Amino acid sequence: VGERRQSVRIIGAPTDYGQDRRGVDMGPSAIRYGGLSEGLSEAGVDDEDAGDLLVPRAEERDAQYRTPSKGKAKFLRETEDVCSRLATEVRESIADGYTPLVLGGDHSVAIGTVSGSAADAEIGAIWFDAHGDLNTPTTTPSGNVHGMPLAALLGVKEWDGVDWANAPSLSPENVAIVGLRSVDDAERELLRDSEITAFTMSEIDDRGLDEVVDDALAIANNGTEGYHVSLDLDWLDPTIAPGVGTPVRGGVDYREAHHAMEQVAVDGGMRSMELVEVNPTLDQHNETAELAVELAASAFGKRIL
Ligand code: HAR
Ligand code: MN
Ligand code: MN
Ligand code: MN
Repeated sequence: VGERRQSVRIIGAPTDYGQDRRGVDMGPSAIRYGGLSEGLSEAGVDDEDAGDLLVPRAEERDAQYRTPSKGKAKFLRETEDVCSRLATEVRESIADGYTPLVLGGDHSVAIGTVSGSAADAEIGAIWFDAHGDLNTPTTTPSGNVHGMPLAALLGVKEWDGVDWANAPSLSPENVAIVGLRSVDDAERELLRDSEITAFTMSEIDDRGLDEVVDDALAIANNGTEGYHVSLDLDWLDPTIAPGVGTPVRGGVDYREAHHAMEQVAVDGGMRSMELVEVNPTLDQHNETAELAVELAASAFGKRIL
């Protein structure tokens, strides 16, 4: 094995429509400056950079979409526009033989990444995140679409005619959330009623991350043709990843995170990956972006020996 080198196509999705703290649109630049290309070559994969999608600034958009309103998804049309273009890029990358690596942007970009990755195959997903991301336009306490991508991808019918409401991209029995520690009340009900498997930090404390990630891989692989890895940097403890908009204490540590990504690499079934929620304006010396690079390198197979 290992004769054919894996090729990765980097796609930047510099949006901050999905949350309130500006600056996450600079994530793709920060991750590139953090040494992404070098990191991937250390992992033994070839990389090609497709550049960034063109994303109009929030201020250029109609004020009606900007107004925070409880129970409404903010910037829904803008998010739909970015995600449908992103889905096309991701789908084409896979058809061209690449593994797409999407750089966010806030987590709303996952709606595009996963739609594209699931366009021509049944896939699972592993969601490394502090949050459930299962709110709907009805249950959201914030209006922020970055708290809703899983609901969108599972075909929850509260999306007011947007594209992704038509066809669900994921089956809940093939979705695992790893590292959960911040859930809204209504979201908790949705999680309990769904067939998604959520591994909380408390379960990780109990069983160890290694065993939990093995379970998550089994869930994502079961009856699918591979899976998407969505890495929200707020999965990590804020002491090692301060540059995120919604930090939550009690996340996974550096070694745990690397080991989890190494498990993904050993498994070999990853079809697409994204690195989201890196906000350079909140970071310290770009360390969160650099950590994102390191973790991507591990997920793509970087080894010490
Ligand atoms: N659950 C909260 C909401 O819906 C906060 C979501 C924060 N989400 C992310 N992505 N950072 O995981 O507003
Ligand atoms: Mn998230
Ligand atoms: Mn999160
Ligand atoms: Mn192990």
